[in-house]
Amino acid sequence: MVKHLAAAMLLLVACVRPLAALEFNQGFVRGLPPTQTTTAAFFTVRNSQQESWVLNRVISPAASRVEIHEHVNSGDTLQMRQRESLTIPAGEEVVFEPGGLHLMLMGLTAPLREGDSVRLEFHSETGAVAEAVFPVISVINEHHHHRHH
Ligand SMILES: [Cu+2]
Repeated sequence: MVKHLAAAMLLLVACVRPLAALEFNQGFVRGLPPTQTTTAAFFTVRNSQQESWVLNRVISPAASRVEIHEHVNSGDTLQMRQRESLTIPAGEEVVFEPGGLHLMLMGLTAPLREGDSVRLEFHSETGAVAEAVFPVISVINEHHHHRHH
């Protein structure tokens, strides 16, 4: 009985305080010209839990679809590949950055401008949800992030 209660309380904590599970830093969404309907989000995410966090779905009111992408070298070209899931190991940090892992926001519901913010919901395979709000940073202010391959 006590065991069941403990499990129920854990579940409650997970539902009420999803932000405690994952910690997001340096997040931003790339602001592009209004003609663009696809953009990307970059951030670092830390899993401060004792268990790994398997991210398998991201949704946002700003886009009709959000995909987890990574860049892979195939021959001498750099290609984007979609990932079905991404494991954030216990106590570790995963970096989403230009040229590496990123979130692809597709079918933007409205143009994103500098000063806007984008809310993202991160769903784990166990049903946990973490939320993050990232500012939109226009490409004009972003030139120092660019990498050349
Ligand atoms: Cu991509």
